[in-house]
Amino acid sequence: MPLKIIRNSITLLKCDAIVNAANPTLLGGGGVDGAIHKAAGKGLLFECMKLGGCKTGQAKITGGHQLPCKYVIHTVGPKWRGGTNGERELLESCYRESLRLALEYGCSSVAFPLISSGVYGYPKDQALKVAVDSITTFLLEHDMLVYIVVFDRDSFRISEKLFVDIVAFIDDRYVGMDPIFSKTRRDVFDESTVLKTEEIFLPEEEDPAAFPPDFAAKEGKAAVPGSPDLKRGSQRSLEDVLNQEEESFSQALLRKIDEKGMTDSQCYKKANVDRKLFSKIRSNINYHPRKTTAIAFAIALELNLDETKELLLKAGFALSHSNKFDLIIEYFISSGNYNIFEINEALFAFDQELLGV
Ligand code: AR6
Repeated sequence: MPLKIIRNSITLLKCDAIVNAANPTLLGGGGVDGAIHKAAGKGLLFECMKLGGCKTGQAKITGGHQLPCKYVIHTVGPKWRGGTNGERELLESCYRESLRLALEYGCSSVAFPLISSGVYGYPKDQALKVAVDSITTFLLEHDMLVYIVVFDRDSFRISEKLFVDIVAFIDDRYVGMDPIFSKTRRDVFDESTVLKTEEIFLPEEEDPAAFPPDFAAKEGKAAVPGSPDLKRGSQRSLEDVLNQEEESFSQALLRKIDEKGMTDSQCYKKANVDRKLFSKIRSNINYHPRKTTAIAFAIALELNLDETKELLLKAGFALSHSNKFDLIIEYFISSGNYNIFEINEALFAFDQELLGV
């Protein structure tokens, strides 16, 4: 199952467990710890008092009390002392131990703040990298929906060089009428990037706007995803169109997975797509994915630009030079960078929808 990065207060999330960046006493403090204790009420403090503290890099679990989550997993991150005192290993251990506990308690969704990146001074970009690396390593082996919750504007920043490269790439190719960059670098983190709590569990839906539903439904037959005829409503007869045996998105995806010698699970995990959604795609030959899902699979399969466009077309989508999202995807594919988490970091920085679920 996937990793998702969102902006919100962790205290509002309705997932099975939220993780607290605590101190060794487990008796509350400032930052996210203070916010969690405040929202959970005194019952959390009383339960924590019985735990006998916690060592750096370790984790302990309590109930959620008045929070919307079932559990709170308390972990103690390392204090930053220049980076050469085992900080990274200890921080990795925080993620690993918290996830181990989440698994043990049957959690299917867990949310992390950026542990150590506040009072404990771990540089935010490095803290984010450790979080993403540790969680994705875990997700290769386990099914869970994991959120990283970033709270402030500065927590989530792609490197200056990558940002500048992407801007240059877009500037060179953008063919729209309006200036694409009306915002400054700091402004890309405006409030519209904040996902509201209710949005967090929105299921994948077929996108009716992207594909006319009426044709196929009337005849009890599947429309041919990506058929230019369907998209344009051409003069050809309906029968002609329906007789045209074209590979669907689902068929093309499964074929490509085989061609690349991947297993299904390698592919959907690399695509940051959840197993249930993949099963839906697998079992429904005419499944119509969202554009972000289709692209996520192209990235997981490491398709080149032409192959990506071909796969997208099967789902009725194209990559254009008139929107930022498409150009960012093109930038990464052209540079041969298929790391979906890095791509998502960039999409987030440019205020775009993220790939995968
Ligand atoms: N939701 C999500 N993230 C938050 C929230 C929130 N409500 N509030 C803050 N953050 P910190 P640490 C972010 O200082 O560095 C406490 O006093 C914040 O922006 O909470 O591990 C403990 O008792 C930052 O990016 O934790 C310890 O003594 C991240 O959470 C000490 O601080 C972590 O910042 C632990 O320090």
